[in-house]
Amino acid sequence: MDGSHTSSEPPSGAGADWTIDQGWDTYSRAEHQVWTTLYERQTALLQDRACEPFLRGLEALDLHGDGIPDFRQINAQLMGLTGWQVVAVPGLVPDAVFFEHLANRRFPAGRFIRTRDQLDYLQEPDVFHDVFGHVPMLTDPVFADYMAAYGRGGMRALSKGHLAHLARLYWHTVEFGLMRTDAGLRIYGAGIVSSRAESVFCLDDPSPHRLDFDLVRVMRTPYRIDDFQPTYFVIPSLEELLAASLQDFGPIYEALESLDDIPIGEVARADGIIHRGSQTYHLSRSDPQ
Ligand code: HBI
Ligand code: FE
Repeated sequence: MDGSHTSSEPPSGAGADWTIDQGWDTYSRAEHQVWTTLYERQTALLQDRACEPFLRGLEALDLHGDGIPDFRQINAQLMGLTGWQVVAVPGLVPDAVFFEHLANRRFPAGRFIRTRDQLDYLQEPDVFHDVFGHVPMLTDPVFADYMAAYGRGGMRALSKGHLAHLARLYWHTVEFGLMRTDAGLRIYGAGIVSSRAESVFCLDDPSPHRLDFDLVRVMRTPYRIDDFQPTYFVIPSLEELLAASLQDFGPIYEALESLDDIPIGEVARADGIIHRGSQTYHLSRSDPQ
């Protein structure tokens, strides 16, 4: 999610930190119904695909299919579990604003919901992507610390001119990450769990590569914002993801200055390969990058 096209001033009605009231009472029946449709579809699909912390989080927050959740109710649970809260924002917010919220354990979530004819794809994060996709993982203490560390890292990356590298870390973990478990690969990325098609593609399709997560490798890897990922990175555990994020990124950014990007969809010599993808899906779309 590239915040660069957002203006730097909050729209009228929003606070200086870009937050707005969720206005839960003003959602229409049709809007609640869109949530219910998406919720039922995804929970059925994710039972043996999403990781345990995600599924436990859904339960703990009592996110249900009765309609768009009220952030006040979510926060009553979430604050007690990990000190996080959800705040409503009009849409994408500037990078610095986004990071400031995360560093302070506030997750900015869109209040609007996609329409019935956009069930499968939309460009800006809506309340289903943000709340169903992101918030369950924030009930996990280790992941909760990772997200706050990412927010602090974002503020540093901005000041050091390395936002692009750090944004790749977010993309390949928070949005599109997979995790190794005793039961096999499981999803924790919010961009996947909120997408019906990618929830299947990322685990079952022979096309994408599935590679061991490595911080520097991930920061060298561009991503697709408009289609399934050609490569997914697999973390061994949330603890190891958190540990990687708690290093000093200063020397890593310095090292990255002299390292080329690894073209999207390529496997590098040092990669730990869990599954070498055929890449048939992306090759057949024949849009060279
Ligand atoms: N704003 N609301 C919102 N949601 C995001 O995920 C988001 C954002 N602004 C900036 C941003 N993401 C990204 O540019 C950073 O993660 C790099
Ligand atoms: Fe997201």
